[in-house]
Amino acid sequence: MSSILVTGALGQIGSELVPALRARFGTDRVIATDLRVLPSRAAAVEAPYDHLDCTEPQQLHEAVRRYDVGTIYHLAALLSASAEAAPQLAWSVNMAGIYNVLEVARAYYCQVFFPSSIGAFGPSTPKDATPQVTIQRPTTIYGVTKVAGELLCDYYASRFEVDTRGLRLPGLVSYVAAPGGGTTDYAAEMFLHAMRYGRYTCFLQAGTRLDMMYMPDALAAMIQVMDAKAGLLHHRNAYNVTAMSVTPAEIAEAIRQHIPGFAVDYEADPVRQAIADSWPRALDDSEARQDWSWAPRYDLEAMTKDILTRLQESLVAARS
Ligand code: NAD
Ligand code: AKB
Repeated sequence: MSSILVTGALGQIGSELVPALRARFGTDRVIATDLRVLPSRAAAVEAPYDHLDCTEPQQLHEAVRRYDVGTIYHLAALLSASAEAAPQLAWSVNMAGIYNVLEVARAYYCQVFFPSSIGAFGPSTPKDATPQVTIQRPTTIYGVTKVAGELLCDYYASRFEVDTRGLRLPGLVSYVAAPGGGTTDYAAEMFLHAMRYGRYTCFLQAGTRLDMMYMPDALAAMIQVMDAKAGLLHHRNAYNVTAMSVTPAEIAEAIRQHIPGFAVDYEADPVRQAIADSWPRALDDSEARQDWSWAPRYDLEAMTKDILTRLQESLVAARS
């Protein structure tokens, strides 16, 4: 049976997607790869692990041949804030990455997952109930690479019959690996800081409303859309998906239900605030719900309870 290759596997998503795929398909069938060297403590993404730079086509070809790869989850990318700080590098990693992955998929008949984002929308997109098919004129380099990636995946599907699938993911909230340079990172940071220090300084304004999702729902969505019968997919690249539309103040209030003294200051970072202000407030994900039965399990309350319980457990385990 062929293997599953994950690029950018040491990041926020990969650190949890790799164990989830291994639990389902077997450890040996899931090949974790990243530009970074595997840190010794990263047990979750232990072997099989390989160093792979997705901007180097030869490395991708060799990995796909060596491990007999049939499916690629292409996670490697620069996120919105990091991309804005280094637009040329972002273009090179995000665009060369998806192009090389699609080329190798064309040659070896691989299925491809591409994670697009709410960042694929811009200020002229309807901000509420953002439709599946709508205006996409992002004003960030991250957004430009996400729209181009969506279109390139569609092109490879129709022109070369590559089985490409994708999601427009909202900000993902998790506690396993730190988020990597995004505009929505504040949400994950808020939980960690609430538990460790009882206070947090947020880099977005209190009322900035954006779509969010707890990581277990995001992992389920990624695996589900890849499993779906091709005939059901009216929009391969990429489906709107969301679980909640929330502000920093609302997340802080949900945390206060468990940690009453939690204090939050707001010191908006102009770059990340401008990015957030250019994104939708709430996506309409009804087409994903209709086509492949997408349904999130966690709302804000359920997510908050689960994260704080698990952080508390790991704190107790670390102390004993
Ligand atoms: P992350 O920044 O945490 O991880 C990205 C990984 O890619 C890092 O481990 C990095 O070392 C690796 N990488 C960078 N350059 C590389 C290269 N040239 N070759 C191979 N690996 C390289 O990102 P993430 O949060 O895990 O996101 C994964 C994907 O999902 C990205 O495409 C991102 O745009 C998308 N996405 C993420 C979110 C989110 O909230 N986390 C939301 C929407 C979309
Ligand atoms: C970011 O903020 O850049 C990501 C995303 C929503 O794509 N978390």
